[in-house]
Amino acid sequence: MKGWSGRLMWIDLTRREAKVVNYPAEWALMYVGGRGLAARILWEYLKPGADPLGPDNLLVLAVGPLSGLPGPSTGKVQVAAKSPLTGGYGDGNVGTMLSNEMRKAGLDAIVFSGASDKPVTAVIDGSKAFFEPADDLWGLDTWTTEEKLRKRYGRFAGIVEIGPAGENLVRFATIISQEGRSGGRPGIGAVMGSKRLKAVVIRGNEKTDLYDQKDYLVQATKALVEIKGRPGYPFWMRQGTMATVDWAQETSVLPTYNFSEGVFDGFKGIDGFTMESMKVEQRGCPNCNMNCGNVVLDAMGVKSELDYENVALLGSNLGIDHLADVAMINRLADQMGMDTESLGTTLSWAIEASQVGLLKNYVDKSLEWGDTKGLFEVAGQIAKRSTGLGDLLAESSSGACRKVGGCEFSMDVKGLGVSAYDCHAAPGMALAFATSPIGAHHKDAWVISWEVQHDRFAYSKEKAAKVIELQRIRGMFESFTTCRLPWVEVGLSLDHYPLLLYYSTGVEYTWDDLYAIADRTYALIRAIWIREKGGWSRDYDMPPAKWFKRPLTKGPLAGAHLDYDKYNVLLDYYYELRGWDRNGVPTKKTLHRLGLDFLIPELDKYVTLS
Ligand code: PTT
Ligand code: SF4
Repeated sequence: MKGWSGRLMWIDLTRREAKVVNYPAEWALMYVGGRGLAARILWEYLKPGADPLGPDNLLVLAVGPLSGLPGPSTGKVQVAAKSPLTGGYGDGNVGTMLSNEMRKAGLDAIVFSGASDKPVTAVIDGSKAFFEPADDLWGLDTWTTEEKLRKRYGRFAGIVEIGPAGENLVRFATIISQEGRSGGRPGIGAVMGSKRLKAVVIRGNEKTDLYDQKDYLVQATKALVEIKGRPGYPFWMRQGTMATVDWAQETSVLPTYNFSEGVFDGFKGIDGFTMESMKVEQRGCPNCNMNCGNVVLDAMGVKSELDYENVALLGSNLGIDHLADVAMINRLADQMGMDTESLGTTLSWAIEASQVGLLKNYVDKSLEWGDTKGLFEVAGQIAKRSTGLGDLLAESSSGACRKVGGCEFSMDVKGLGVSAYDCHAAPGMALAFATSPIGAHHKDAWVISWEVQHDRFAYSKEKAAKVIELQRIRGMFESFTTCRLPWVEVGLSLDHYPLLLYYSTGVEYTWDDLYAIADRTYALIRAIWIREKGGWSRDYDMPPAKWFKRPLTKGPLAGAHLDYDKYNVLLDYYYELRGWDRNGVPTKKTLHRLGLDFLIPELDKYVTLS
């Protein structure tokens, strides 16, 4: 094989054993890598019904045939497992040197099974692995952990780690690298914590064997040059994803007060221009010429790396209008290793829940919008589960509301907190959240920018088709395991990708082939969900109730809300276009068309396949 190594490393943490094995070449061709490969591994080897925080869960780190090579923003690694937050398939994408080092170690994936009895760091050196005691690191924040490991293993080692949130099994703990890179929103950091795996360090020294090294480099250089020449590039370099704050305000989708409104009076205090005036540093993932990690000093004078999602969900959504304050909570999330987005949706739920008296057993007085100091303290309690309130909220809004009530204003889908786009007036984006393969993440279909320009209030078949088109393209970036922002944000032509894949692997994929691979991966992931949930119904594919029941009261779209019956029609269109039945289950015909017949006998146990 070229472009892929065809090898993965199995690490049994219970026995502290590692072995490198070949995986079927067909998997590389059928799923490309990253998410697709991880999903195939989980389908094959995850024990159905495994406790996500028990030793039977599998933690997969995977790359694709473009990851870690010179080229457009390739320094990413996919992290996947059964999610302790949703109980279904979960993954995330993290920018890290691990990407380059996994390629150099000749590994397309690393699969961790079992659980160590003591805190441990897995150190992979080429095809060998050994285990360093991590008692001295356990309890440390992610920044200190990585700094210590870098001193031991060098500046260029691939390193990812968890913080106290992962150790304390916070259900939205993530895996962190390079201080401000975070991956695995559905609690993949808690899976790592449950295995007492504090960190993974990789060094490799092989050169990845490509099908045509020379033409690969020519094509990669063309793509990098094109990125820099795009008209949007200079402004991107100034604001990165932070430019979205003003746009979200203009289009009434800026999440405000737990997604009750789409506009925020204090938006100027947290927007991209404010960030520019405070910027002290610009960082990025490895192999990227679009460095979007904008760093400011927070209210305590500590560096904090900002992105739109973080700022909207910890800013307007909590009623905080000073960027330095938002940056403080954001920085704590990075140090503790927890997802800023679910932290935001959980804190905003807690404010609302406390104000209607649901948290009387946990707080003396209700939590308040805009109370940075109070919310910062609660965030720390969540990471450490150090108080009754922190312990409750470490279950996320979806878990907490099952204990104390208030699920009607928990802003989640399938348990995962909604990313930062209010959908009272955006049915297509609501559909994208509701059908995302990991729960309400925008990563798979950011249809909102198209939707606000195209018949925004329509529940049309065209809109369902657009959601699927974007899920296909964006889904493939998860499997290439490269950053999608060169395409999304500065408009790098998608034509580069089949060429890069060809020069890397020798396989001539067209975008139509890649669409089919994305569909296959979606159907496979849905099969994992069905197996884990023991069945399926369309209720799982519904957006949060608030968008239907509580209209916007402010801004130009006051009065707007989603329509329940029309949403169901939109969902029917979506299922029909995907070749899934009325309950959202892929039909036998679809499974056959996608080369997934092997799923049928297992799925037959849980659902009636049509
Ligand atoms: C991603 C999600 C996002 S998406 C953001 S901001 W965004 C939040 N960032 C967090 C953070 O930071 N710290 C923290 N403790 N938690 C955070 N949670 C949130 O995680 C990120 C970039 C961004 S910034 C985006 S849009 C793009 N996302 C990509 C993606 O999903 N796939 C892909 N192939 N390429 C992508 N490129 C961009 O990557 P998750 P990162 Mg991420 C501080 O993790 O679980 O996928 O959720 O990876 O290296 O931090 O880069 O406005
Ligand atoms: Fe990382 Fe940003 Fe570059 Fe993407 S554009 S690879 S998120 S620095």
